[in-house]
Amino acid sequence: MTKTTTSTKSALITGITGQDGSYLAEFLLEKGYTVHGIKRRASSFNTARIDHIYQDPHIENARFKLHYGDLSDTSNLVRIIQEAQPDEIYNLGAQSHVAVSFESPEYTADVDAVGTLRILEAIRILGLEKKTRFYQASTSELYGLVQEIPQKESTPFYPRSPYAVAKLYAYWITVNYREAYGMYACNGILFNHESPRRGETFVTRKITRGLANIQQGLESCLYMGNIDALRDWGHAKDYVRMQWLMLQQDQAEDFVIATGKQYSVREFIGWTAEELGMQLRWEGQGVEERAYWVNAPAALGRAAGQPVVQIDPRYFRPAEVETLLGDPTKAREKLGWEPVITAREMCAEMVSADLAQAKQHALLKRHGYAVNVSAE
Ligand code: NDP
Ligand code: GDR
Repeated sequence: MTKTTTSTKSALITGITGQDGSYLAEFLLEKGYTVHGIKRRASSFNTARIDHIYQDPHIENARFKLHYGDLSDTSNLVRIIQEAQPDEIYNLGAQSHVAVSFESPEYTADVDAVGTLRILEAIRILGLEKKTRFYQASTSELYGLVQEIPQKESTPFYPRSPYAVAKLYAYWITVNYREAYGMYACNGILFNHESPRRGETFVTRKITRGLANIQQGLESCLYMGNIDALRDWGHAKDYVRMQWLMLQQDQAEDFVIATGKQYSVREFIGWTAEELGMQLRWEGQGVEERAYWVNAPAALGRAAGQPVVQIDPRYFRPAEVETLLGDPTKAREKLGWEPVITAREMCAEMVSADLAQAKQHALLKRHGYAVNVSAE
């Protein structure tokens, strides 16, 4: 049963500068919350996704407050939580890239696993166990080498990356603090969700941005890893609604959030090309597989026989998660949640945003400005 929120509530979001953090902040502000967010100190601005909701702290009754902080810094987290006294904490901050976690496994463990513990402990140290509800951004990556299709709340975990192993710790420490200390703490086991705000190096955005750039003559080829991987892709806007719903129940419980539909990376490439009016012809197999742009305009001056998509084994992962498909029945039955936006509609929205940006960059380039379009 969903309770209605009041405008006096406050929330703290870690990872507010990320994809989900930005949508969740918008959502909570609309509901009347005071929203606190933790942003990391960086040498250049990293707030592009939340600049449109920024409020000058000098304004009386500002409801959007940013704090410098880091999930690796215990005393900082304690101080921010003490200051904010939040009714709800959404722990979305993480080193969230699976491939990068193989490069930086220790950092990933510190932030994604121990970082979660640091927040839970801060709640306890400050005596906020009864006041502050806690949401943990768990992940379908926990299922890794899948033991059951589709995956639901009771499916056994088998993580396949340092990221997933760190998130496994975070999952269980959240359950443990709920059971040990009676805290309202829960896990949303979210399957992949995307949007025009998705980080540029995740596969969907890499594809929509890469092909849009190619169509505008800014790049020549999109280099991909395992395009046979299967994912259950939803839209981030639908998923942040569910994150909030999970904290409005009488009892804390864990939920799988997914669409129940699965597509391959190759299909996503095909949708993107269709949206851009690019006809692709695929040839070859395995690492030799390539796609050619059949109706490329001559004006782009592409070299004859230049593939538009090519496989680069550099993007293969040391251990891959080949297939993920979620069963969101519990979320539908208990919370009345259903995703609204389909994967195909989401792809169209992402292409439209990336094409608009590519056109701007192409214009700048024609006028002699340097533009950086790389996405490693
Ligand atoms: P993003 O990568 O877009 O955002 C991650 C956020 O975490 C950013 O705000 C980032 O800050 C912040 N962050 C990174 N390291 C630290 C740190 N050391 N201390 C504090 N903050 C840090 O992720 P998403 O928005 O896509 O995902 C949100 C959460 O949900 C993550 O925990 C992710 O693992 C999880 N998840 C995501 C899914 C998805 O498909 N999107 C599916 C399942 C789970 P900065 O901007 O400075 O880099
Ligand atoms: P994932 O998302 O690893 O599922 O983690 P990502 O989009 O990175 O990869 C999805 C699948 O596509 C394959 N792939 C490629 N991936 C990337 N990034 N780049 C490529 O060039 C490429 N080619 C093929 C991958 O191998 C993989 O199989 C995301 C993150 O948001 C996590 O934080 C979150 O927990 C999970 O989703 C659910």
